[in-house]
Amino acid sequence: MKKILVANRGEIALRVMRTAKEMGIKTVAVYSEADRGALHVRYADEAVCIGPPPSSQSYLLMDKIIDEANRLNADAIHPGYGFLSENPVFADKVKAAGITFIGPTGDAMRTMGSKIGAKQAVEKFNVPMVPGTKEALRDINEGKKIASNIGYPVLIKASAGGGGKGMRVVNKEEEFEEQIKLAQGEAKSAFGDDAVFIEKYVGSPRHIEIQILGDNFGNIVYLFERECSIQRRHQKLVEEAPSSCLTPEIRKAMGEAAVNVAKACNYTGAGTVEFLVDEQLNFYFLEMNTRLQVEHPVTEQIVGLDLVKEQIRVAKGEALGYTQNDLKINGHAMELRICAEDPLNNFLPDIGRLNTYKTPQGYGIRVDDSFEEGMEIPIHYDPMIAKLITFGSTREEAINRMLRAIDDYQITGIQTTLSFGKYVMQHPAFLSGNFDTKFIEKHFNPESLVPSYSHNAQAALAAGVLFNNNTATDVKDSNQPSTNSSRWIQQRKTY
Ligand code: MV4
Repeated sequence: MKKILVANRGEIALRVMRTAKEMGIKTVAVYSEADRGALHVRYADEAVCIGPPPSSQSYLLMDKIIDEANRLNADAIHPGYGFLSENPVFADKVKAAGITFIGPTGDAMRTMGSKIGAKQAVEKFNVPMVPGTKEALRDINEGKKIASNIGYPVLIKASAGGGGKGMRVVNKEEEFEEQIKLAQGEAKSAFGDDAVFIEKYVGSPRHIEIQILGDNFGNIVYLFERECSIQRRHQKLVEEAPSSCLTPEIRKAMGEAAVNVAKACNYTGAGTVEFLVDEQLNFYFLEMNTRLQVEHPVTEQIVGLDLVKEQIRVAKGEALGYTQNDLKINGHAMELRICAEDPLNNFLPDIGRLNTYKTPQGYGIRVDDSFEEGMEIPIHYDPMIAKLITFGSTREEAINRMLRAIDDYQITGIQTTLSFGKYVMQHPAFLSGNFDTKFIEKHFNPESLVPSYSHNAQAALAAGVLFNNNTATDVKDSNQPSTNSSRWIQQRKTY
């Protein structure tokens, strides 16, 4: 492998190119007209503009990207996350063009892309699942019978879904028919597929996912877990590894279940198996993400592996070269997603220019970003501007380092989730490790951020101005999309 085309932008494009460079592999950047001045374009050995700003006319153009790879003699394509990364048609087309796709096969993506298909595939592989159906619901009355057998509340989910779309909680039989129809309608319009299925509703779960890695010789290992329970509208904001709640026994059982999920679809490369974990630490397979994830750095920090390097080695046909026993957790890593969003104002996306942009430095800190001071945040793409990762020998050390790093991070010109991160890192529930996916709902409202600003008169004043625009209902309903932001927010993809 001599040259990789990176079919992505932003921090992940840079992240992939850095590893390629270390491995002596040349890189090709593709970019939209909005990204002419972007850092991934400057960093690559070659760069080619593939179209106008909207991703449908640039980063999602499969044939155009493959043509450019051929023209520039790239022998592999790395898709990053988002965009084409989980598109089986793209993986197949890349392969058919004689180019190495750095990721799993199209078939593995197809199996896991359907939630019903995934459940059916893993059924014989000893993977715990939430009680529920493994087939698309056909008939309302049959559905009601199933739901009452499972016991209310139940959750209706879209098979093609992701990021919580087409998901509906049903509390009692009288609501069943209406909610099924709403879920099917939502699924049809969002995914063009109205297949839904039923599961027992787990009330306040934790979201814990297992990183796995497989080669082309049937070797599959797990690289332990990431805890991703601090989310808002299915958008993760804080991730850490390892989780503060697992015992060594449960960690091993979850890791082995994740390996079985990977076996069920002959998975190769890096992938993530998502689980729900309930209060009694029962765990249930949710779905598999067939890509490198945003939060992969926390895993890299605790296992000492470069996941992009492992992806490339596997794609080149190399064997993993280590077994499960060789892998150990070393220390603790935290990640905060720094997004151009205003936590004081219902996490509304905030666009603008990075008037000041100074990243924190020093021992145990890693910043994966793709901006420099003075740059504009393009409105066309994901609002994540950086990932701030800290590493320590203990969870406490990683948290204290994160607090220091947040304080040292200087960003002006836009509002960011830095202040939210500081709030989380000081919250008793987070510090104790006793939290779940309802953390924001249970513990966060914009007033929470005032104390952390109190040393800064100007910011405190700005916060005060914003509060006057925030009604009490905005605060209480902070989990609902606000009227003026919902359109934009709902169009957003979650990774
Ligand atoms: C669930 C659940 C409770 N019970 N399934 C949300 C997105 C999709 N990947 C699965 N999700 C959930 N599935 C059952 N049977 C609760 C969620 C859920 C959730 C899961 C992980 C992280 C954050 C979440 C936020 C709301 C709901």
